[in-house]
Amino acid sequence: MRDERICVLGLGYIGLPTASILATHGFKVFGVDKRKEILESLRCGKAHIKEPGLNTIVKAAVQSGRLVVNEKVCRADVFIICVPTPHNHVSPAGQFTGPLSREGSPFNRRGKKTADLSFVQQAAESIVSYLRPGNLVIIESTVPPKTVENIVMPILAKSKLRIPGDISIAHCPERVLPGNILHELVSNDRIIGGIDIESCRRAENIYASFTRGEIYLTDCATAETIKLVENAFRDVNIAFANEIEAICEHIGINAWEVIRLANRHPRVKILQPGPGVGGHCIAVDPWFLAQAAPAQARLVKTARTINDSKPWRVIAKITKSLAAARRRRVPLGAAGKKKSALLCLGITYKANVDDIRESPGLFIARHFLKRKNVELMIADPHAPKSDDLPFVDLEQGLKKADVIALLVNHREFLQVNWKKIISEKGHDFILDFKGALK
Ligand code: SAJ
Repeated sequence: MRDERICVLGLGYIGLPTASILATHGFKVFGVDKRKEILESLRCGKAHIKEPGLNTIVKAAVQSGRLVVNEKVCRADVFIICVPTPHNHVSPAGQFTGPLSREGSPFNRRGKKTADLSFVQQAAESIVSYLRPGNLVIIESTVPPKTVENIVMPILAKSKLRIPGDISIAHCPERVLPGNILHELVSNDRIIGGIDIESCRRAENIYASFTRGEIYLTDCATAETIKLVENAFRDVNIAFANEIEAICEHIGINAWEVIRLANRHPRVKILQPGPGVGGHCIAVDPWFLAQAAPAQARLVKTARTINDSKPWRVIAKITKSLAAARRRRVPLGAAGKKKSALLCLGITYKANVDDIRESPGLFIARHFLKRKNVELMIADPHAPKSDDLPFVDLEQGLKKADVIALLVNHREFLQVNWKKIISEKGHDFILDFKGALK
């Protein structure tokens, strides 16, 4: 058992694995979340998130009595803030539900995307009255540069304690990949940015208890920027892949073949095109860099624009195929059947996860839900089921569909005998936006 008591605020994709791993490494951990329903299931040792290995570690942490979850913050030696930082898109209509633009992005002209720091602010406010000299506060949430200095420190200063001095503060951005969180939590290198060297060292001690990767110490603004740069790097590279796909389509060749063979060059490593970029990280974080340096972040904004507009290209292609399918059916004597049946395969933001945040697949499916001449069907063994979406069984959907759009390469979809289906129904029947069907 270790001496330090740790309070983790936010038991989501990052907070829950972090709290559980700290508890199984001997800390007394208090997990805090406002959502009563998830606390109930956690108390029974059951994770509310699907992630390989997570249930086992949550169960072990709860059953050992070292992870206790509650709605309220309590006194602790260390506070770790793991709450979400979504973007705050102010559209002309005042709402944002997915990629907006058809041709390029109107974000810069008509709207803007900035970080919604309200959860971070609320979390910081909630610990003020519990702070005592010697406490360490760690921010894991992804935030725009200088958030710790300009937003978090002034809130914590309300405690009337000296900062730095009485309280240590560090930013330790999470870097784990959904689908592989528990492995990466332990094996990835970690960046720790402190407001002073004491803060760095104290945070390092906490993470060194379970991290096998290297730990690098720096200042807060640098750590905040590093996290955003990592995700912008990936976004820019996916935008490049998506642009290659558009170029190849224009030329009339297969983009995935071009990329696969180009990647045989020792210094070329192109990522994969897809229906767009989703998730709560890569589709969001680059905007925080653009927010920090709007005139300088030109490539970052262009990449976001390319990736955000990709679902519209997908929608245009599906629409064309549906129209062709309808035309094909008329001479066959099925003119009475007005609707064409579209099967969307996958609505999560990527393969083999249950997360639908910022998902391009969901955005595309919802678009066709509104079309009167389309009968939409969705097959997704991983997505959370909801009554407003027409989920079908995979087999049933495959039989009924006039057009299939492969939007996410879940392992279950790759096991389908596509060769047989294509030989029966023809190549035009399936639109593969993931390059998964060789
Ligand atoms: N995607 C493509 N083509 C690719 C790779 C991904 O279209 O070649 C799409 C995916 O389908 C998905 C999106 O991009 O819609 C993002 O997926 P991802 O697997 O690249 O990344 P995330 O969002 O699941 O996790 C990222 C990771 N960041 C980096 O790899 C730099 C992870 O390490 C971060 O911890 C996480 O963001 C985060 O929380 O910031």
